[in-house]
Amino acid sequence: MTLSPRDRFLQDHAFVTRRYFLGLGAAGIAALHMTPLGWSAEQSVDQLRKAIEKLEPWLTRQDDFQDVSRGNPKPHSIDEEKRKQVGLTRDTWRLEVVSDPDHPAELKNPLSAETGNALDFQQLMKLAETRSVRFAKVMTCLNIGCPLGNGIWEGVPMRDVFWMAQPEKNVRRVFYHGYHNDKPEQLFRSSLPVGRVLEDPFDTPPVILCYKLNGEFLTPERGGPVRVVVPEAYGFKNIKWLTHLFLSNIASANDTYAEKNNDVDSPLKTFCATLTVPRQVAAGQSIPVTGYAQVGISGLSKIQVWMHRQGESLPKDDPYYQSAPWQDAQILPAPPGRGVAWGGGLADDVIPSPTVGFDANTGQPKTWPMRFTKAHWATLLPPLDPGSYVLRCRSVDGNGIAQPMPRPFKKSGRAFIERISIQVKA
Ligand SMILES: Nc1nc2c(c(=O)[nH]1)N[C@H]1C(S)=C(S)[C@@H](COP(=O)(O)O)O[C@H]1N2
Ligand SMILES: [Mo]
Repeated sequence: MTLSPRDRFLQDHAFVTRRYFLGLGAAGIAALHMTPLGWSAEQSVDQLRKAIEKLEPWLTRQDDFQDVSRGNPKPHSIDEEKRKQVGLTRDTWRLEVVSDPDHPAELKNPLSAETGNALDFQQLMKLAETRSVRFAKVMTCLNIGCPLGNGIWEGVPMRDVFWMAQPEKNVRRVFYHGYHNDKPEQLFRSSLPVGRVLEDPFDTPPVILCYKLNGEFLTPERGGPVRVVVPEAYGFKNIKWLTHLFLSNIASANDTYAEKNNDVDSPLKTFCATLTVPRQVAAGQSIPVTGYAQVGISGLSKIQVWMHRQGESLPKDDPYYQSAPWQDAQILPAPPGRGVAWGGGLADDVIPSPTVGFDANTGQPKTWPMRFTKAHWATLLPPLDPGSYVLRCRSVDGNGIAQPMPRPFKKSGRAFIERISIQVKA
């Protein structure tokens, strides 16, 4: 069989592009072939391939995470000498695990500075020898919406340290805070129902006392020596510079974030946004678009895009545009299948074994996309007539529910539908 130049071009391309075009299906390929003369489909494909190759890596390097830290000074900015004094280095760190004086729980063996038995880093590493857990998680601020970074977090389950305090009864919640310059007004606190600390629902990894990110000890900026990491939660539950766990008989959440009208029980939402979109294109040119998705508690089944021509009417009584003519985009395969590295500064670019959700032998993810992490997507939109357009994208979760549903409220985590304007020139 002889191939047309266009088909040969497609076949010759990197694995990434082949995977992408397989994903497009017959309709997508047909659209490409309808490209009018004067614009080459090869050029569009090539642009899309370049955009996919330039996508951010799946994992974020520790230093490339965006930082959301409170405190004056911010605890990660104080100098090494002072950090030693206040227990923010690995050899000076201590964790107290005590009863909440206001809602006492009964503990037989509180770990406290007073009695000299607070947990130190060496003890944590001893526990880590048999108890350490690793999992991938995207860190996202409930209010900012845009993920701060995606990483492989390693730690010891919080429950292992919880049980060292020998709680007997009256424990309904665990709350925790970190170093805050010893100033009560700078305290930033989070909390969990005790059941979440003790048990992991629906294949969710445990809540951990985390000391490594992407295989390296946590930097001061990321919350080192130890921070809490809650796999399914927004950033504010992931307390940095951890110093205290309180076992409490309080009946409801007492997170600092609750005081700011936030929905503190909200798990990560599924949503998507674009990464690269040409803002001006020529008529008759197909339009390469890439983006990311955050995969929330209900997973991710589809990414969809919709080009709305300005001046044309919007769907009526339909605030989330559910009746708009959305088109499927392609969710990209896991990085090795995409011919690119995992990123994040992983040693030898290998996912360390074992990591929850990855096959211990092959290092490949068992499912894709993975819950509580990022995924990437791409699409090649068909050529358009000259005019002004608005591109929107949305995710559809594993229950078939499209963004921003089923939880559209802003204070449970931002997930609004992004809009990008595009000019198509004659
Ligand atoms: N001790 C402490 N922990 C904290 C915060 C803080 O201000 N102080 N900010 C929280 C919030 S609101 C977010 S979104 C995440 C951000 O994590 P990152 O800075 O590692 O990206 O840290 C959380 N942990
Ligand atoms: Mo946040």
